[in-house]
Amino acid sequence: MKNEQDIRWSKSTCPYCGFGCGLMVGVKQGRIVEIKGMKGHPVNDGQICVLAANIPPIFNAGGRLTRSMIRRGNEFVPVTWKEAIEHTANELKRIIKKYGPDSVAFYGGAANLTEEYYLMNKLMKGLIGTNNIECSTRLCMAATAAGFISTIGADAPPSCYADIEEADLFFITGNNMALTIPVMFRRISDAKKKNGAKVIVVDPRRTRTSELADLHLQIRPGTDVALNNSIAYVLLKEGFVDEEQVEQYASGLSDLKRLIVEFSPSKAATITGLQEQQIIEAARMIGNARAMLTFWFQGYNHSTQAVFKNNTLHNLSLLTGNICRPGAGPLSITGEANALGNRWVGALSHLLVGMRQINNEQHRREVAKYWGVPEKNIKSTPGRSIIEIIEGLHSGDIRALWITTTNPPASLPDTRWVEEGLAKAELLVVQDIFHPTETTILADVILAAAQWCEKTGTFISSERRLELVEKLIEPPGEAKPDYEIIWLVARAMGFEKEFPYVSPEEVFEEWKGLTRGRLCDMGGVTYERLRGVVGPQLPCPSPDHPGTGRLFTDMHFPRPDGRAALLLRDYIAPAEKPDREYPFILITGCLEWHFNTRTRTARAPHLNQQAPECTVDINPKDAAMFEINGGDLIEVTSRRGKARGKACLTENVQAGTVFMPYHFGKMCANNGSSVNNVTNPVYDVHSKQPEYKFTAVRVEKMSTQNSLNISSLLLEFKKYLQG
Ligand SMILES: Nc1nc2c(c(=O)[nH]1)N[C@H]1C(S)=C(S)[C@@H](COP(=O)(O)OP(=O)(O)OC[C@H]3O[C@@H](n4cnc5c(=O)[nH]c(N)nc54)[C@H](O)[C@@H]3O)O[C@H]1N2
Ligand SMILES: Nc1nc2c(c(=O)[nH]1)N[C@H]1C(S)=C(S)[C@@H](COP(=O)(O)OP(=O)(O)OC[C@H]3O[C@@H](n4cnc5c(=O)[nH]c(N)nc54)[C@H](O)[C@@H]3O)O[C@H]1N2
Ligand code: SF4
Ligand SMILES: [Mo]
Repeated sequence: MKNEQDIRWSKSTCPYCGFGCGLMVGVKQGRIVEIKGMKGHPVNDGQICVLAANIPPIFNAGGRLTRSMIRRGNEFVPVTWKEAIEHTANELKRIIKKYGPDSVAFYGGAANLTEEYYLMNKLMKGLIGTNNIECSTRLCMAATAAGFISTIGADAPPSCYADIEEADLFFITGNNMALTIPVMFRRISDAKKKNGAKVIVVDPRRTRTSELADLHLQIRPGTDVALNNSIAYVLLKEGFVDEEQVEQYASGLSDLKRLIVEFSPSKAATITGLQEQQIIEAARMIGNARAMLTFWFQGYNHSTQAVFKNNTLHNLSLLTGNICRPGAGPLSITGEANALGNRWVGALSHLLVGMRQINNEQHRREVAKYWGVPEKNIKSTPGRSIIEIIEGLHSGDIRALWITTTNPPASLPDTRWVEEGLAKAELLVVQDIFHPTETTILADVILAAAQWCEKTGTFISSERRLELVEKLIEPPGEAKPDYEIIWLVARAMGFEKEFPYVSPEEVFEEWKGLTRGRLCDMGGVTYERLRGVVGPQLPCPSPDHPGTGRLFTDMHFPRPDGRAALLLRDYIAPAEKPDREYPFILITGCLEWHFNTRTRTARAPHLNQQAPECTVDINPKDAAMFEINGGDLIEVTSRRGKARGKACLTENVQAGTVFMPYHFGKMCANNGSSVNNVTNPVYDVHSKQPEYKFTAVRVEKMSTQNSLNISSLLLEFKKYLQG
């Protein structure tokens, strides 16, 4: 029994999705015992979802890394921090000396603290002299960022959550927020109930989110650009667009009108599989709305047309004046906790600290000056994207890779290719909180990291809200915060002067200086101001500034002519075509019960019981054709490999498509699904995001013989996981 009186409650921010719910964390005798939503927090007002509620057991589960280790032959040998840091630094120096700075790369997770990415940027881009630094946001939000930059001139989400209660139409596309951002979905459901707002959902599947829809457009996977263009066609044709007014704040209207004639509803109906009337109805709902909010997510970004989907969606907001006013605009929602922090601090290989770009000379000069490094240190060409880093490992151009807070053999497409690449590295350093993971087992050096609540730093959520997450308990054993590990390695490489820090607060103060006068201005914020209370939305330039709810309310956008851009984008089909050998389209995505590669949620008993193993959703008609019954173990094969899961017969997927969650990698104790064995490493050329949502596959019932072999093999991992 928990004795409430002994529990000390502290404010924090959720470590899972980028919605950024305010949490109250209950600590008793140095342990996290309970998590509640923070009442009065403007994001969630006391609400939380099942993921956050089930955090406490994760802190006491097996498999936690408490010491760093170095691989000797086939064994991992525990070492002191001194040995681990010196070995890592010496190996990095050796490799840089022999092969040059571009032979090393860093890859981190979007849940890393902003301070951690700041340090890594300084080390890699400023001192080592390579732009090969990447973030899992490449798999998640790179297309949203590129979409905003091309449409409004900056990766600056203009809307905020307070718009939810002001809108009368929600256009929810390519996302299943009922499961993935449940607290936001509740706010939307409540707003619908209270204000009679209408909901359009675009998703090839029937989902818990589409149940809320007044209009569900169950399109063919990958065809959103055709749909969006056709909606624009109807809006223009039926007089819903005030052209004179649009010209004031957006360029490109006449060009758009020219292309859009190609996208009549009858033509779009053929591409999308919808009925003409449904497209017209959607357009009329948008045209008649007083205030429309749009939400899009991985059904958009996990596509070879990722940025084009973003652009054509933003066209609809611009054409109807649904932008930068209460209740209206594109409301960017984000996967991971430090949704914007990592992008704004420059965690991708083409970005530079403080919403700057590598290929901008002025930006490089500003940052080099601030860091006190020669201008030539910061290279003028973008580094490699994560897929290109893996290519580099295969070709031998990349020799060392340092990974923190992400699990690439489970999350990148084409697992075997990824594992083979990682295995070729001369030095693979992996910093995680657990071992084994799909990544740590391949490492040369494993560094034991402290996790959320065991270290202090900042997150920036989807609505630009800056929050402090504080250390509330001690990390186990010798585990250290990622920022400390980074500055120790940097010092051991000879950069003592540049990395003199003793606290993350000093790092924050330094990074803050590079945000001055920019859209991410944090000039008015200190750790002291953030401690224990709700953080402000950025920009927040001065101590008395309350923060900024909506951006660009004067309809002036940071583009050369001050106007946003209506962009002509043609429809291109997904990269892989189903054929006789691979007749199904595989869609991959999230379940309610697990987060990403499941290293944490598999350790929360309640969550794991709900979804202990991988499933394959298949339409009953297709199942009958292949003599598959519910609960059968089935194998899903693509041109790259095989994955497996238990058949779940459901009308939620259309005939010809199957759905699998991506949470279950090799380490899944039940059937080791590894859906990314089959996915395609092809990516959108504008954002370099992989096409996770469209793979041509075939499905077969597995023989019992096979399934037994797999279970016994994975018992090994299970032993490991139980610690
Ligand atoms: N429970 C839970 N919540 C999470 C996560 C988690 O792992 N578990 N992960 C977090 C992270 S990092 C992220 S990025 C988000 C992801 O959150 P979401 O994007 O909401 O989730 P997904 O399941 O990836 O995909 C969303 C929907 O896109 C649809 N879709 C597929 N192809 C298309 C298409 O061509 N067009 C359209 N319009 N739709 C399509 C799919 O059917 C699916 O329902 O969730 C975050 N929240
Ligand atoms: N097929 C398919 N694949 C996908 C997707 C899909 O929809 N389909 N979605 C993609 C998306 S949107 C995303 S965001 C990615 C996510 O992919 P990943 O980033 O690989 O997934 P996570 O499970 O979040 O990885 C976090 C890792 O960091 C560790 N960790 C947690 N906290 C800390 C910490 O404080 N410090 C350190 N050092 N380590 C920590 C965890 O144990 C875990 O190993 O997956 C992508 N992959
Ligand atoms: S909705 Fe997102 S931020 Fe809120 S509690 Fe759930 S996972 Fe955390
Ligand atoms: Mo994500």
